[in-house]
Amino acid sequence: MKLYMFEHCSLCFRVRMVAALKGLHMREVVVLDDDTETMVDLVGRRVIPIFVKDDGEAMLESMDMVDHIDGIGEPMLVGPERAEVSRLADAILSKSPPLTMGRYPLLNLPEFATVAALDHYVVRKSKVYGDFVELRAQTRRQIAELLPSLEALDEVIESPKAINGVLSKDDVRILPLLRSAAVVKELRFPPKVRNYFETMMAMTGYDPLPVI
Ligand SMILES: N[C@@H](CCC(=O)N[C@@H](CS)C(=O)NCC(=O)O)C(=O)O
Repeated sequence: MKLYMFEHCSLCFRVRMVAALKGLHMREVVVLDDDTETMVDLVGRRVIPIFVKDDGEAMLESMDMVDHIDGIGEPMLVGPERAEVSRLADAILSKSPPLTMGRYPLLNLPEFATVAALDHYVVRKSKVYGDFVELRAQTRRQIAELLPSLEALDEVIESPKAINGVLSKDDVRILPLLRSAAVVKELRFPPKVRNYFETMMAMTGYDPLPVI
């Protein structure tokens, strides 16, 4: 199994966390942000994550990758799923990018290991989110807009080891989004969210992303 990924990519972390929690070895290949050629050679277009199965078949949907990995041996994601958690994941996802996109290029991540790759990212994301310095200058407002969703999440966490008490796809929806949001130094997670985030990250064995 091989995953073509960016370190900052939350969809990639869905796949990585499930392989890690299941104790399965998956080769991780970090693609430079400007290396569109590698993606096109693999699947005909620019997209991340790309998962390549042992038989060479490529998969393009992160939740399909999660299902595939969870289906190896005894399934692990057997807990209930809640529509409320899914809604909160959508809410967090809608408020986080202005906080995270302008910070990723400051974290020395491997997908930005060359200046060309770094600038490729900054140019393409600035077209969507605007100037990164101006974006980061709005941090206080952006945090105020995100916090209500994190406070609502705090209310629904049943266990620090599984959002619904038993590991489920809701954990796959939520943990990668918290990993991304946690790059924001000024952002304080509510207590149960913080405990859940730290406990789950320790379970995966991955360090959180750097903070700035
Ligand atoms: N439905 C796909 C979506 C994949 C996706 O949208 N990936 C984005 C975010 S990493 C992407 O490839 N963007 C192009 C880029 O980063 O250049 C999944 O869940 O895996």
